[in-house]
Amino acid sequence: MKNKYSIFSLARNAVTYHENWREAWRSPEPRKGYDVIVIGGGGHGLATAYYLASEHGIRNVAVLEKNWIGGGNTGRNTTIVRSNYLWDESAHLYEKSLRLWEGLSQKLNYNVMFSQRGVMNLGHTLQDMRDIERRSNANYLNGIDSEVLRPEQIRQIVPIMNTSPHARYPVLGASFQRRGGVARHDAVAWGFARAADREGVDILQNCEVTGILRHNGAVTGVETNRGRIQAKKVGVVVAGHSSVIASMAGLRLPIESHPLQALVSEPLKPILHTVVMSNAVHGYISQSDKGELVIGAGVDSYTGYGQRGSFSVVEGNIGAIVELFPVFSRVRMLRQWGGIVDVCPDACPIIGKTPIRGLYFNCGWGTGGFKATPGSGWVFAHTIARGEPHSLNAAFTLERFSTGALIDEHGAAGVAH
Ligand code: FAD
Ligand code: PYC
Repeated sequence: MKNKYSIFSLARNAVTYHENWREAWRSPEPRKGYDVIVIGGGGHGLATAYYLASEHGIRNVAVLEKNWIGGGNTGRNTTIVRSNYLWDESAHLYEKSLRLWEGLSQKLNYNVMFSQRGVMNLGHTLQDMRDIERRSNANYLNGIDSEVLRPEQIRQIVPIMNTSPHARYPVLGASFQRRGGVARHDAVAWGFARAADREGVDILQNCEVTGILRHNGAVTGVETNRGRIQAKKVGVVVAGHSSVIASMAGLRLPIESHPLQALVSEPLKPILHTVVMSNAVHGYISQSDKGELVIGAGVDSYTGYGQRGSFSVVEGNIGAIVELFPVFSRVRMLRQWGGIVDVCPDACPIIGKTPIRGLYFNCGWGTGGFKATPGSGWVFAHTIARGEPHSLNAAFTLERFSTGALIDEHGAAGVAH
């Protein structure tokens, strides 16, 4: 009967001048304490809370967000979803996520507009092509769909691309994952928030964590701008600010925080029907359902917390896009923004325990965590609920930076970082 509410509410709201709508999620006052506090109301934090409640029956949960939900990288990213990573550990994790994406709108009863229009990663040098073939074969062995395309096949899918052999960086081929695509980023936050709220999770916006409370080596709660809140367990999912929260707990993470920019154009009629990425020329592009070209590049090389980025990166980015797509040379840009991405030395995340009992971190997704949102929430909920990782995130420990068991995914990251 879930749809009954939507159909009748539309009619009711039409005659009541859109007043007294039922809120999609409540705005409760913080309780004195919770079984689990999740810090960070981005997609990952909200998904964690949702799966804690729906998969593990842990409903006495709060998500603490210092601003508004989805206002961090979840609402700033360019929404590319794919699972074509090189190593088994990451390929399995991202593939779990992709499978969750495939049923997410139904599961949440909320249209996240997941569109499997394919993701193409271009190769411009012989070494690029060797890497693409190696990764594509690895994907095949892991049961992940992947094709290696020749220039004439690329031309059939994206006829407007400049595939001339005389281009400065000629396109020699590409990997193509047809099940990859894009989704509506805000809807992902809102869908998880509404579903978590209906499971009993408290979503506390404008609630900034300012301290991590500990006793005898275990976490006991958090200090916030809305007072002290106790918790048996705390999960931290604050992309861009992981080191800041870690330092509140006396921890150091192997993370650097960099600005990552994106920009969108004025809307155009549908012209680009798949996602195109090129790591070599530092540019990627897709067209949103609204018609805007969504464009991005690699990270700004300096570290910092300003959500802007520098102009030189935009200039180089647009140069690369225009070289690949001369047809876009006179398109006007509408807006530009930046987010802060937390980058680990091996371009893979940290998902698990810390030396402080009951304190868990999920961070370091760098430029590529949006695609992981459902999978990350799913494994993090498991880890927090059981006190030990799921097999899918067992390799993504903090300890790997002292044992040396790194999982280098720089090649598959698609965006230089
Ligand atoms: P966020 O959405 O950033 O959520 C973290 C939340 O924590 C924020 O809302 C923040 O306000 C909150 N917070 C921080 N400190 C505190 C505190 N002290 N107390 C309470 N709350 C706090 N990934 C892809 O897979 N595909 C892409 O195409 C892609 N493109 C990108 C493009 C750009 C420009 C950027 C910036 C990133 C891109 N990413 C992409 C990466 C992706 O956006 C992130 O990895 C992912 O969204 C992280 O989600 P999250 O929920 O962990 O973080
Ligand atoms: O991880 O696919 C990705 C990505 C694309 C743009 C930014 N990140």
